[in-house]
Amino acid sequence: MAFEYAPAPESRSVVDIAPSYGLFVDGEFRPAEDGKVFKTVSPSSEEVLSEVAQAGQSDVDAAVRAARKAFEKWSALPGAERAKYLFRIARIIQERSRELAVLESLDNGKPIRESRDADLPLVAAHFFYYAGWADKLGHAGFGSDPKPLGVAGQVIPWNFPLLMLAWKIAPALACGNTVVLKPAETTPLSALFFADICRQAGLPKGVVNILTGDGSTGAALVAHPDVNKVAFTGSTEVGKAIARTVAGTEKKLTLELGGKAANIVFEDAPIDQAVEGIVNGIFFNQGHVCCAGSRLLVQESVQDELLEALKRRMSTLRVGDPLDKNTDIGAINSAEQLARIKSLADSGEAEGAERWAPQCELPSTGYWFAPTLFTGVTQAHRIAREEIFGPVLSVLTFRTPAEAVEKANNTPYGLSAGIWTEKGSRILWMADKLRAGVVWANTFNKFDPTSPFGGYKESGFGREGGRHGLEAYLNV
Ligand code: TAP
Repeated sequence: MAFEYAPAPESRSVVDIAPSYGLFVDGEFRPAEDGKVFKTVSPSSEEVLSEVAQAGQSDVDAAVRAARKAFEKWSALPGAERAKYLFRIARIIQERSRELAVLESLDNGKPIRESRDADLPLVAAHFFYYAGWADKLGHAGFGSDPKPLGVAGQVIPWNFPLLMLAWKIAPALACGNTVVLKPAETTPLSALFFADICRQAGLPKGVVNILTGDGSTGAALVAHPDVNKVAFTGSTEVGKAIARTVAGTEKKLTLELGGKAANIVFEDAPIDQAVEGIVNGIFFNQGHVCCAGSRLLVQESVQDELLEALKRRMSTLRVGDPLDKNTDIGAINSAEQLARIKSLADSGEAEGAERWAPQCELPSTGYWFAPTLFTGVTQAHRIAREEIFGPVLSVLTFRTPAEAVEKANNTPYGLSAGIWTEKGSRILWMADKLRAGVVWANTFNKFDPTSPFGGYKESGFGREGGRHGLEAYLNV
């Protein structure tokens, strides 16, 4: 799908951030009932961008009440009418994409080239795609008249704030549900701008409600007795806590959790192409990607050649200002995340792996981490087992396809994997053996709204995207 964009929106001036924001409940912005607020900070400059309301239990109650009230009329609208609102939202997102891209880069730290060319086009595409489903639900394979579930409580992380919102809200509304969504504490702004877009689109009051807050807000939302559906994207640890909360209730649950994907390079792979795929796989979005190719499995016979080419390529990566359109790697999202990445990288050295990073000067303010490579990694090392969620690649080797499969599957996660080889038959054989929800062949980190996405094992359950993504929001 082709989208037209204005020139690079690298200027801070294209977005007007208010000094403070309220919660978006029943179509209005309002302060938290107890008046609590918190600051959101730009991770690249440590500048306070705005102060946002911290939703407490009574705000969660009010938002769920508004969503329940709105559900009656929204779910009764013909699908074609709901579609009109979703198409309108998608078009406004396109029209405001410069502003939203800059906002996302400021609040999250991701390079503008990514927010402009990846996040925003995908966000709009997701709304267009599910708008198209709204009047065709009876033909989706779930019976002739599938019904919505009711109020959806949705909790999302900070790595793709607006895109995760789109993944949650677009299918929910298309199916006739209403929504209360909690964005992550460190990236609340694009969800609040989205609330404004809902108003601009004339979306009926209460259909979408946005509650900014911390983990306790998320916990109160998923535990609320009048929420019918819980959708969560985030860490496996919090996902397990949510599953315990929801257990024994009627709530339908989908979980999109962590990952530790293997990116597997065979000796017959085109090396230059594979190097681009490896770099994209682990350094896209600073490695803050649940399906990041964080374990490189390379066939022994091409290890030296591949690593030399990879190091050469890594030396060209530019780390710095997210609003500079030449930047490849932006800021780490928060001081806490930076500390987590540093501590895991240090464990790699302590456990005997060899650390390498290109010469690169990091800015003195903000949160930064140079692209880093570890060789001599064994499967027992923490950097081979634990999700780092940062620009750190662990390199392991294999001799045979069977060994590659065994090592790739040797993880509690199962979200994604990549294969680089000229042999089509090997791709099919590997894809069948890999326990991963998504397997990319000769590419990595490719997303499309028509394609279902989700995990095996501790990466969660349920699928988002595509026709499968409707199932999570319908009584089938
Ligand atoms: P989490 O700490 O799990 O936070 C995710 C969201 O849950 C945030 O909005 C968070 O609020 C909220 N939350 C925290 N504690 C909660 C609780 N007890 N009950 C309900 N909600 C709670 O993850 P993160 O640090 O934002 O994101 C990083 C992790 O998410 C990584 O492990 C990554 O793999 C995973 N992730 C997975 C995917 C997919 S698609 N599988 C996509 C993106 C990220 P606060 O922000 O206020 O803490």
